[in-house]
Amino acid sequence: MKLYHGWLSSASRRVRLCLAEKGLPYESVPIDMGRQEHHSPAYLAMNPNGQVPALRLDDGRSLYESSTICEYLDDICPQPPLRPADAYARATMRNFIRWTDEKALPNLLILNWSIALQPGASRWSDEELAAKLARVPTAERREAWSRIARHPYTEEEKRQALAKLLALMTEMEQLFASGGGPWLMGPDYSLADIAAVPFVARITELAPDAVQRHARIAQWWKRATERPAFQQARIERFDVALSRVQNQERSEKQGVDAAVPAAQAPQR
Ligand SMILES: N[C@@H](CCC(=O)N[C@@H](CS)C(=O)NCC(=O)O)C(=O)O
Repeated sequence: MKLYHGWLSSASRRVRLCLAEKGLPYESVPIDMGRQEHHSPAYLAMNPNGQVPALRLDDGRSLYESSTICEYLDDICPQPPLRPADAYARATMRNFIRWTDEKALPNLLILNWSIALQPGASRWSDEELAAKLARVPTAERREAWSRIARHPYTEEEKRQALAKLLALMTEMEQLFASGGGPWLMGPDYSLADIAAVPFVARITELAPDAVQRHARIAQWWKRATERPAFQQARIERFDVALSRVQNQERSEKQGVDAAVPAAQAPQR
């Protein structure tokens, strides 16, 4: 299997966590979003939404949507199981994951893109921006790219995004109350925990006090980070991952530019 992913992407981090929990080997293909690798025709053939991650199976077929990919991995590799056996608990788990997709991710995107993508996007000329937007397949993400390139999110918008992201704590508390913990669906670690880890990782960086105010979540976080899969999935601090990725992209670009005669060097 090949995983097309981003080191800083929450959705990608979920799939890396799931693969690590299962002990499944895979080839890692990091995507450079600043260079729109995820909007290329070849990538869109794997994920028509033009988002990371995408999983290419050994037979050439591919899958997208992190929660769908994780369920698929749990189907093809049932041990250790990452979904509750009980049908009602499974449905509850799916609703929680859907909540994170619909309510948490769009708000984290505002905060993360403002840091990781805005500096590069704001330097694009109007012509470059128009050409780039034309390749973005969804109206929602065209709007997001256009915002960071030309109308950066305001401090007030970022404050509101963080407040909405922190509502995750309430959702998690409700699951602890109904399932009894220590994991979100009760006694066993599940795809619900995997879905939450990347968001809580970011919350511990953006608003560390928020986690400390929720003793159960703080304990859950400690346990989640102690799992071997957490290290294997490489859930680094956002700033650490960002500078590592940027250094790598810079040296790759220098390598490309050095290998190509100046007149043909790509204009980036
Ligand atoms: N619901 C999707 C969300 C995927 C998603 O939004 N990925 C982000 C990174 S976390 C992305 O590709 N951003 C780049 C873009 O939209 O251009 C999933 O869970 O796979």
